[in-house]
Amino acid sequence: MASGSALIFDEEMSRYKLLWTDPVCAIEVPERLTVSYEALKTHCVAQRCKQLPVRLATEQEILLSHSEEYLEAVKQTPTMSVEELMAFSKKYSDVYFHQNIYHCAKLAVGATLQLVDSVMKREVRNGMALVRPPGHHSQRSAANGFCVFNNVAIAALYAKKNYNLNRVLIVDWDIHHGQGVQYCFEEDPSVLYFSWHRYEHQTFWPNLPESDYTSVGKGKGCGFNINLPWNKVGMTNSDYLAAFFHVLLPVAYEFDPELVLVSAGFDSAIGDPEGEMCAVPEIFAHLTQLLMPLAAGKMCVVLEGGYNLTSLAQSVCQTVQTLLGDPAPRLSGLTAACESALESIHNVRNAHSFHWSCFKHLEAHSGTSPKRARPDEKNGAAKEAEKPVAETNTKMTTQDIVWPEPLTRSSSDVRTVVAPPSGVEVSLPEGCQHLGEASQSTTKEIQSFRDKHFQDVTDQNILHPLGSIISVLDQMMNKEVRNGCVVVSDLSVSVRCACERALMGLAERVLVVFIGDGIVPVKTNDGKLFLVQICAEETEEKCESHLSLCLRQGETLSVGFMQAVLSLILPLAYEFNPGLVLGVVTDCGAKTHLAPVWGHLTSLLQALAGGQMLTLLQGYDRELLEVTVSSLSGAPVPSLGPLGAPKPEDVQMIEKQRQRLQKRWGLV
Ligand code: Q6P
Ligand code: ZN
Repeated sequence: MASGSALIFDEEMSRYKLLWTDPVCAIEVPERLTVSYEALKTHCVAQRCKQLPVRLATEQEILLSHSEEYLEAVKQTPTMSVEELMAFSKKYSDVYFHQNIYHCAKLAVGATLQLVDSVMKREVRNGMALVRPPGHHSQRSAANGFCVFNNVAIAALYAKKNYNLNRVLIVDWDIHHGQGVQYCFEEDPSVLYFSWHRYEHQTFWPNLPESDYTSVGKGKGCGFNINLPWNKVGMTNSDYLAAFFHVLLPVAYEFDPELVLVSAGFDSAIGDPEGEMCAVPEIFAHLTQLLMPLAAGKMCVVLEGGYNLTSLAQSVCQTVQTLLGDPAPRLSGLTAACESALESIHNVRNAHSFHWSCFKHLEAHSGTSPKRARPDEKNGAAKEAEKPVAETNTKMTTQDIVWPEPLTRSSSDVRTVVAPPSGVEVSLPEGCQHLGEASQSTTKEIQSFRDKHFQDVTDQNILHPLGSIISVLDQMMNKEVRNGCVVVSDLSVSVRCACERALMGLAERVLVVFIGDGIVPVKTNDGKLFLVQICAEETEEKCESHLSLCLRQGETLSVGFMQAVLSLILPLAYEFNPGLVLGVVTDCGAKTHLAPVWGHLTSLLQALAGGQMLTLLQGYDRELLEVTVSSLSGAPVPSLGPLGAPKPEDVQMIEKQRQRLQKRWGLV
């Protein structure tokens, strides 16, 4: 199985620059590339990647998305004088040419294709290409917005052609609309293009009516172009995550891509003079991690914009570290998206409700006003509070904005420890280890726990796994391991033990995700525990820290299940911000069809709690144990296949719970 991450970079792409005065183009500097690469080296990230050489794209490859006339015109630029270059640049909008840019543009496309090849040939699992010039604005016969050739569009066409792909997802998190990519695939249902972008009701560059949410694709491609316009500046982590939970991820899962390409512009991060947004660099760890379960992990990230060198370098590091498997930093202070973001999200979901099953239920009440925003939001006061402060109060520009430097992300030597049932042999993937025998002190702790709660329990089959649970949590606290999987026989005792123990120093809050019926013996009324239960029999929710979902079992389990995970469980989990996720499955052997979705849930939940997750499996089921261990160890989870329409009963149940919980949790 493919492992490792590619990093593709060549200093040559920093060897062109603006040769005359032009305030619009002045921000696109060679240092964007060198600073990003230096940061990757300084943090020992580059060294952990498989560094691959760039190559020149061939003419044939460039012609996949550009006209011969345009290629011929660009080909003349290396011999032009500065005056001629200036005149040539004027034919297009917001772009400059240089004698060496044609060479660099061919390298940028070539680097992107090298990345696609290494991922598709399984030489690596994923990777990033650091390139200049960027690509997403460039069109069939036009340069635009610093872009000469459309790197990512060419990559999608190349991947379709050379690897016979039927479904490619392009996620464009740059803060500008990649209209060039939209034009290229507008009528193509095999390439799903998602872009969010600063729009401000068409007053922001490139000021196009077709950048609005109403452009959903044309003809056969109807539904495969998704534009999420930001009509205000200052969008935060919460707004970006809401866009992922409520727009991109449900559609992406339904689409089931075979390859994910990211137009990774970091001008959507705080401090950027173009974007003027407020999401911190750490958000890119989450955006990356949330996309990694798609396409069995095949993900190619390609640099686009990003003009604050500090913010850019930090964001690039966050992204590549996540590709390598380092745990994502915890995000705190998440709330409901702001009013303007909610309006956009509502509009784009409605515009796509005819194309995507995950939004079908909206048809009935389309035209309703967007759901409520942050309750405390008055004239953006809440938003102001979230914004980091400027260093000075005179002539504040985006360059003056300061934010804390992201914390070092350490990864433990052993990622996953496993305690299988005695006598069962399991093959462990890379980064996995068997949990050793519990220590003397652990044995004492089990005794005291037993004396406190279960004096009558003497069964060693029940008590023995408690030692494993305590050891795993101890090792987590010492940062020796990130996660673990313990097979248990009695859940009531083990769940209580795990929660109680975790709250003693490891975590201030624990999220319990419990798959199965029965009463879960945990207290949810003190804010320290959140219980999500997915079951077959209706149970009663006690409070706002308890979500119980009764989903149709059987072959279509995955559809309702994933809808609940993406639009309800993940937002709740992020806002709750646990220090540990406890995943529990009852009666493993009896749960048919669960393994694939459980793998995805486990994979997604690792974005929380700095990756700290303990899973308890009741009883032995080879498939479920293998899926759990493989997902915990960071191996790609097999795709679920394109998802069909959810059962109306499931949708109803999810919507009912959403409405109940929205009163307390804004992100849902
Ligand atoms: C921005 C052009 C806008 C003037 C409005 C992949 C990267 C990019 C390019 C942005 C061009 N000027 N203030 O392209 O999207 O960041
Ligand atoms: Zn941009």
